[in-house]
Amino acid sequence: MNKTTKPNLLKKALLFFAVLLSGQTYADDGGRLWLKYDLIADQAVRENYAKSFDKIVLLEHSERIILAAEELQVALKGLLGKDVPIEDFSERPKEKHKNAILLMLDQDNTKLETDGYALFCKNGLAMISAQNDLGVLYGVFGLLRKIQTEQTLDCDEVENPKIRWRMLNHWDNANGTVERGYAGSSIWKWFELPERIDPRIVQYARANASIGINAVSINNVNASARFLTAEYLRKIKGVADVLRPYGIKVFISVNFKAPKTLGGLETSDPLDEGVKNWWQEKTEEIYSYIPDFGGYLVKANSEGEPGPQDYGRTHADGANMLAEAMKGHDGIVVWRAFVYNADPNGDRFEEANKQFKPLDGQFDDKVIVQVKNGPIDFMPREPFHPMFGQFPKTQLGIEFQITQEYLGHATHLIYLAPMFKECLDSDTYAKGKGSTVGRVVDGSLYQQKQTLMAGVANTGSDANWTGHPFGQANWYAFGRLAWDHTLSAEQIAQEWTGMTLTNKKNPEKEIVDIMMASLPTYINYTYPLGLHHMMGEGHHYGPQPWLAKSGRPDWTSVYYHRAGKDGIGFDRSGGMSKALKLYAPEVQKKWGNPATCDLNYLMWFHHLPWNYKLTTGRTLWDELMTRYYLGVEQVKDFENRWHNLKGQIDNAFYENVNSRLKIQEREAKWWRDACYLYFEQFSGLPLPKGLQPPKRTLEEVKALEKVYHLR
Ligand code: GCW
Repeated sequence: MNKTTKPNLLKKALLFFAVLLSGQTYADDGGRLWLKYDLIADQAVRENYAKSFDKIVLLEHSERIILAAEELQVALKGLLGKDVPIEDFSERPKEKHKNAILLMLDQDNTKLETDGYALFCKNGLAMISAQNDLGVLYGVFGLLRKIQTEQTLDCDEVENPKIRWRMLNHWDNANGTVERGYAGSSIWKWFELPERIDPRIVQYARANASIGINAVSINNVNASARFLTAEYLRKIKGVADVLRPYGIKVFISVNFKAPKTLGGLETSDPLDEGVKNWWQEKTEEIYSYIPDFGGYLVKANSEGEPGPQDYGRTHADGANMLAEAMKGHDGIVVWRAFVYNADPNGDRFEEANKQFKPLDGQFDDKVIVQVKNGPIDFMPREPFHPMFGQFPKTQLGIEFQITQEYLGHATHLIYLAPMFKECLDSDTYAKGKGSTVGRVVDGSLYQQKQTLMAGVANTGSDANWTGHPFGQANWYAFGRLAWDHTLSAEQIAQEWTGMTLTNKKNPEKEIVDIMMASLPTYINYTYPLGLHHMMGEGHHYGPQPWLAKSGRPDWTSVYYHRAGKDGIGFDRSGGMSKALKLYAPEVQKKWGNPATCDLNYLMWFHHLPWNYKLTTGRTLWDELMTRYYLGVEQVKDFENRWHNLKGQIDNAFYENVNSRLKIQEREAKWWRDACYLYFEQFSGLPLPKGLQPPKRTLEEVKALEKVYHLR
């Protein structure tokens, strides 16, 4: 049977990558992410797959299904070293096949939902079926994942995404910089668009589709109105056209003041007729460029950004006005709940609940309110945001941060899936036991229609996309959890390691173990026992627990740790704020008592004397210091274990991580010494037995941070 397509540009590009990079003589720059498709080293495993796959059979013919078949073909060529032809049987669907991979649509399988897929594989036959062609593409990546991780092909499963919008939020600026980006400049290359589309955007789209990401907001939430000009809309259209075949919709972050600044109107008041018209016309204009435009993402009245409150209106007024402009289209409005403007003397922890609670039930069906995982701001460990479970009449989405703003940027090895999971698995008790954040977000708790999981992207122009090579695992894990938040962090780590580094048992296990231990290790040497927000001012790198003066009190460190001679911690159980009351009674009961409060959240809710006896048997001071010192030892342990992996994984990857671990060790000591020397002034206590005080002074450690502010 004839090949279905002329080799198009994309296929050529794919083949080029596969051929160029499957030759192991090139150092791997990491650019292929987890879609390496290198020859499977184990010959027996390879041959076993190879004999099952003689052809790829299309039982349905669409551009996207051809794209899926071509991805499969290139992958099999790389993984198995075998040319597997694509054959089109869409006109003869009844014919029987052997040793084939069948791609088809199936409207009769009642288990299948939109974008989901069914995968059946047995005795040399693999069948991928779905309700729509995007499901088929996802199914292809699902099958490839099994082959890439060298699993036995014996399966009969249905995979449906649990969440409708699986979105990356890029904080990319029009000038090419990326807010909180640590992997180079913006991948969009705005100045080159739309005439030149960087081929890496195709690679980016493939990577996203392979993990089920179906939406991308392309610019910073601190948004420039420039993105709404015709000039930029043409550029965005260029990106949207490349992402579309991979099932990815584009969103734009908008500046609420755009009617005034861009449209020349007198006001941007959301209830003003002129303003409403302006947004309606702008929305129509966007749809004329991008017919499947996803919608708007809005940061309003937060950290100086304009918003409806500037005109005495509410968040609901603002969001609903934009939703109205979307009527007649499929687009939605994602409105962020990261607001804390109102009361600098209150507790920032409570701000979003305070401002949004009166609006529960007022938002349009097309609005999703996007809530950060925790109440403050992407700290390494936060209790779940108290909005989850408290807004039965509002569609809530969750926002995680994949880029490591508060987690050592691109120099510290930290696998974030356990953090995402900790939040998703937290029980809000909103409708009794089992009312997890995951169930609020996937819509099952309140029968919410529009559901969303967003992640602030960690991608940039670096060859390996994410700066730290393990940053790739965080992008991967985010996508997998947005698809199915019940997957375990460990399983995802195994998949990623198998696809990216090695399927050999021992090294794979060692890498997964390091990944799984990485977040608690970071927390040990930075923010043990629920300490939070003590990082360097502005740049958010390294420790600055002494920060006492800033633009606002809730941008300092002392606001959060409240250390004094009497003890340490923010008593939110009533003493310093009543924030704990925002949670369900069951949660309040557990966290409200320092004896039963999870130690990981202790300093989030309690202010306790230095010599307070913990359940570990140690005093608070001893426990804090034990953890700071342990964190450093754990990093050293990672380094030693990493050394054992030399020769067992790609050498460029090995060396890259190896150097970064050295930085991590140096900086873990920086955190440890800073926190010991600073807090010791208040506690007046010695280090627990066996721990050596640092040789440097507090002033010397402070100087390390000061450098960041030199002009
Ligand atoms: O974490 C803070 C960051 C800001 C960011 C803000 C937000 C985009 O420091 O850089 O602004 O959160 O999420 O809006």
